[in-house]
Amino acid sequence: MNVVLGLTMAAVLFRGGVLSSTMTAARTFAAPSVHTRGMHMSVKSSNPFSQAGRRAAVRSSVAPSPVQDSAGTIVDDGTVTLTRFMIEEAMKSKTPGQEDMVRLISSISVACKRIASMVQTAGISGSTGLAEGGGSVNVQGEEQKKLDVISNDVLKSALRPSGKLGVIASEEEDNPVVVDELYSGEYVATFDPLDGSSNIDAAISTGTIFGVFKAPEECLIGDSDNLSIAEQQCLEATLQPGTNLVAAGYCMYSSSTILVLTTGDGLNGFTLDPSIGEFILTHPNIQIPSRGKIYSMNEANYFDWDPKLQTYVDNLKKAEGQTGEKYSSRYIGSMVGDVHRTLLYGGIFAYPGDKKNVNGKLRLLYEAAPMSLIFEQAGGKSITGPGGRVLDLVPDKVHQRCPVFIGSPDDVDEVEKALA
Ligand code: FDP
Repeated sequence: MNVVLGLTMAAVLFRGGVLSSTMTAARTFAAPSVHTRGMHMSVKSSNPFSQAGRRAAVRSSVAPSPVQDSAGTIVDDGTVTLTRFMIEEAMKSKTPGQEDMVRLISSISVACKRIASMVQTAGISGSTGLAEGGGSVNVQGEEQKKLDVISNDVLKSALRPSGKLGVIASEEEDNPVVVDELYSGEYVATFDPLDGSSNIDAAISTGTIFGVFKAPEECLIGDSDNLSIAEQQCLEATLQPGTNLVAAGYCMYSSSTILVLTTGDGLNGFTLDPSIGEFILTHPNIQIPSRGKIYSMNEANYFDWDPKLQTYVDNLKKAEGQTGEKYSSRYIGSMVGDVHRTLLYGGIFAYPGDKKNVNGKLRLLYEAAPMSLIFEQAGGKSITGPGGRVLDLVPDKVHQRCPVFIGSPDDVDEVEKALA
């Protein structure tokens, strides 16, 4: 289930007294340091997860550094919440409009918390299963789950209180549509509210994916079915290449709820602490291993693939690829879960084009492009095929699909060479 939202963020965030006192605190207290434990990289293991997984885990471990005053009282426990992180980043940033970005990400994180809660209790609350008891189909011919529809509504309502939200495009609509008073101004956001929802009834991980673009220029759209050319142009603000993304991220609903975010200056991961209802920085400055030992693709499509891709995968299985090592296969069939594992452990995730679907399955604007920015920010790569960087692809329609090969730089280079 996918949605595109257009919104304007007013630059008012830093005017409140509470925030200015937080800013003072951020200046006064030392930033929490990142602690890493020793690694034993010389230990060889046949377990594909061992070294790469450990490497990612070491990079990810964060222990807060409490700050005490002269009397020994803890004045800052060192925990970095998402809000604190965003405010501190906005203060450091020289890019105008970062205050608005704080507000936008904050709204998205609230939606993620709500969706996480609903996903966790879906089996109890009766929200599993198909929307409208079945037969509810989106514009792409996919049957909607109840939680697809609910997640879409949650995102809308989380963003609406600002009074800025007004344009929505979803899988049920061919194009973005006006659903409310619309001020499509500074930012345009694209969403897949519940990616991987075909897994939801089996309690398998799902996620929300989002990307944020700058709108080309301020525009106001009325609440009418007959849009003027200027209004249509506002809606088309979503049709930008991934190189224009100013932020991207995903929330993963799994054994824990994790929000991975980039605003164009590195990649950071936050884990929801359910006891306080806050996302806490747990994965600072994520870097993907340069090479992994896992490939992740739907091999049921093998016989429809390009023979070069078949040979590449055959080689990984036979330990005849560039590394000479045998790869493992892991495929959840839920992009956020598969991509999150790839980000931490390294390797490659792909949804290639095939004989039946030349552009594969994944949607450019709210799946491929945001994930590509995320991976590039972590030192990874993402291509559609030889010479085709996903982020360079200019969409010509909202629900456009594209082939994706995404992962560790050495693995993506290898598949690119194999397909050339
Ligand atoms: P879903 O249909 O369950 O929403 O693009 C959506 C997606 O899941 C991705 O999350 C996932 O990677 C892919 O489809 C799985 O497709 P296949 O079932 O064809 O492997």
